Amino acid sequence: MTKREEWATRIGFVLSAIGSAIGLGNIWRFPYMVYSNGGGAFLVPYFFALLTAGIPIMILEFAIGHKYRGSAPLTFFRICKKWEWLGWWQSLVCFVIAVYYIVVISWALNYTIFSFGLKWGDNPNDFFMKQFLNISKSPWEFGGLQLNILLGTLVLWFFVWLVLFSGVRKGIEIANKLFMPLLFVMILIMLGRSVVLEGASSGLNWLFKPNFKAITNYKVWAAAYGQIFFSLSICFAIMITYASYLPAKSDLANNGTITSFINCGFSMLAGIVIFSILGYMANQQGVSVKEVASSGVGLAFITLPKAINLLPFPKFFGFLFFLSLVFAGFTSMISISEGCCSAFIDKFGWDRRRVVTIFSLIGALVSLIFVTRSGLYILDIVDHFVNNFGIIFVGLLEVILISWFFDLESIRAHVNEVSDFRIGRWWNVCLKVITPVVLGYMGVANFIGELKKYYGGYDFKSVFIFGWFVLVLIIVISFLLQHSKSRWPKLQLLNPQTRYK
Ligand code: ALA
Repeated sequence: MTKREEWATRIGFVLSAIGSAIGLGNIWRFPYMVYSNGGGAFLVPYFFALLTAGIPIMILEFAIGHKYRGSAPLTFFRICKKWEWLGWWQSLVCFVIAVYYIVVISWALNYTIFSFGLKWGDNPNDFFMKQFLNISKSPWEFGGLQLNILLGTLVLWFFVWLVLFSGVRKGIEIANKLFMPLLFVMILIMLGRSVVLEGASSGLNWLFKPNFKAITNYKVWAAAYGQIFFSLSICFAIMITYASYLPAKSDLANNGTITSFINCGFSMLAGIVIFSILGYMANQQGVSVKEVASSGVGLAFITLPKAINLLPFPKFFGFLFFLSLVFAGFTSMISISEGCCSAFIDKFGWDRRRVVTIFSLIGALVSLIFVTRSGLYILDIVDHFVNNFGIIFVGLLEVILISWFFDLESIRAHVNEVSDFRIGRWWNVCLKVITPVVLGYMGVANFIGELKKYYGGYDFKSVFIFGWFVLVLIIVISFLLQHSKSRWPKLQLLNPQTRYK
């Protein structure tokens, strides 16, 4: 029996978990989520979600991954044989996210190169939409592949393959040890430069000033929970998988809390950088912050280049910003892919290299749909449905099943046995009561709202196929996989003497 791979060092594991958490979600998604959900008002549900759901679930997933030592399907199978599908649902969500996530990293890679000559010119909106994406009129007008984006996507798939092929220690751990410190240095340089810009404070005011009207809107709450789950990489297989490679004597509570706080701290830093620049831009143009920014995906690729044009040393700043997007995205992309690959490695006993190669080839093929001229529309719909329904509902099921139909106390005992600090009963309350009630209410309200009005003004066919149908497919395939023949590895009991080197 081959031994399950393990992280070499504690810092290697923590950096990999943080590397997974910090991603496009923090730099690209967080600012436009704040922006389109009432500015500072969004931060109230965001921190509520972090404290009552994010951190408790992070510790829960570290604990079950560590205790049952498996990918998501294997972990749930070991908890209760009938729950294997829950793990597959999560691993398949990883696949769906991976195929569009990599395309956004490819945009960032292209923009890193464009920044040498500020190629986006005086009209970054036209450049992004017309020249770069060459966007068609509707989701169904695919109209061929965009060469630059295609090249970037293929190069990135190659590197993802290379890292995963090299394994946990030699691939994932080394990549994170390399990229994460660089990313922190880059964000600190950007922070130092942006907060002293003239007008920065008006942008920051806008970011942090709560608009209490928005807080009563369930959509803002759903967006905040969706953002926390996506950003912390919880409820979609990743943290369970990463924790399954921990040696016996590993702290869980502390690592889980550190990872969550560093991730959200990073989002705040990225928010401060971006809104300071927007404040500066508003100041230069004599308009309000609300008027300078475009919401949605355009914030990073349209508004920011516009603002970068106005900065002193724009090329350097542009290069730093887009390269940091690439680094942050790449380390997350590795974890998203591992969340899917590890499931197949465990279930069918296939060799890692074989699984990773097939995964990368199929993934590259499917991601081509997002490289077409209508890629942005499809990406927008898939991202919305996978986050607001795929992840939220599987998260809801995960907390309800484990905390009501399984022995949650035994998991808390496991955490307390190995961790630096003990977690109290508040943890049970968060998982058993607060999170299911809030998520349940929100999930249902969101579901009904979605049925009443098609997302983003798209037509029925687009929302149905790229949204609902993808979700149904994930769930159906999960059950099929649960019922297919397995070759699960035996549970290797953890030797309490094993520590990091
Ligand atoms: N946690 C990753 C991100 O925020 C997926 O981008």
